[in-house]
Amino acid sequence: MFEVLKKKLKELTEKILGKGVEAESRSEEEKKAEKDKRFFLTLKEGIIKRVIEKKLTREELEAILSDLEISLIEADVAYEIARNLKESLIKELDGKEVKRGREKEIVIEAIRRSLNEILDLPKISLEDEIRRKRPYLIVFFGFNGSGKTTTIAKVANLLIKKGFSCVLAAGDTFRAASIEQLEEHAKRIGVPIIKQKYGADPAAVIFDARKYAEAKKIDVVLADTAGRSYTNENLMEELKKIVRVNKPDLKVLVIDSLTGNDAVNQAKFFNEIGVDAVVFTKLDVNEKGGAILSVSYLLKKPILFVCDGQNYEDIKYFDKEEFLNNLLGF
Ligand SMILES: Nc1nc2c(ncn2[C@@H]2O[C@H](COP(=O)(O)OP(=O)(O)O)[C@@H](O)[C@H]2O)c(=O)[nH]1
Ligand SMILES: [Mg+2]
Repeated sequence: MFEVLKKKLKELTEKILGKGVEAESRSEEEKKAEKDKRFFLTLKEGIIKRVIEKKLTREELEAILSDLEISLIEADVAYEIARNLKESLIKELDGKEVKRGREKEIVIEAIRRSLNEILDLPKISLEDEIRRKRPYLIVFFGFNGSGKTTTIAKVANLLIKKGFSCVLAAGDTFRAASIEQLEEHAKRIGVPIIKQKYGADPAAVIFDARKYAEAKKIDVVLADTAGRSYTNENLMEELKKIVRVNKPDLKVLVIDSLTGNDAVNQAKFFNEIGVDAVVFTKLDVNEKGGAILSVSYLLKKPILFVCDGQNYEDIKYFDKEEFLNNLLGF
């Protein structure tokens, strides 16, 4: 009985061991085969990868991004900004591994992402601001002919429609017919205007307008100023005085979107006084409005409004997506 059991056990052990040896040797072979397979697969993957993937080179990027640079400049983006953008994209993408045939797509994605970042600006709600502090004083400044007076009329008209009361301050006491121009708007919109004679101190005119608003419980004072240019040293001083005396709640820089290269200089120049928000005008003339990109890149200030025409209704909130689509043409 015991012997039978022992024999069975031996048979069993041999069987197992035998199998075990067999299994062992097969697995060795298998292991080798597996290894070879893996090696060839890796090789194949490597080749496939090399065929379908590639590294973006600086030359290639230069070519694609030079096209971008040119189209940005054509859209009135300042040269300096277009070049900076190109350089930083080259730095970001140089040596990046991409699927063949997708090079352009990858670069375009990067362009869109970086433009989106530039336009990721702080937001401002004029209505909330006004509700927080009344009378709320807004001073508009900018270069000659940028559209300050027209924009003031548009903003006043918009605010009246939203139920706020407004008074205009004829702070441009310098340019011929500027007071009459603002008066005409005030009459048409149906808002009061505070003015003095030409040559008067604009800081005093704006001060009077604020006193008037306080007395009459008017919500908003919209102050016009004379257009500046680099040579107007005294006008610049005058603007500083306006700010010092009246401490505006909002200093708005008005920029003609056709400005091109000079937008950068204007933004730097006026930023000496401190810009709180920007308005871009004349987008109806050049809907690409590259100045928006240049100035936003430099100042990182909220865009209060964009204007696109000569009528009071031609004022709207900035739409980043729409702007980028227009600028890039895709
Ligand atoms: N097409 C167009 N013209 C505008 C716009 N804004 C202002 N203007 C015109 O630009 C010129 C100068 O505007 P104005 O308000 O007097 O500029 P200011 O010197 O800065 O006060 C005027 O003829 C305006 O009618 C705009 O958004 N589109
Ligand atoms: Mg004016």
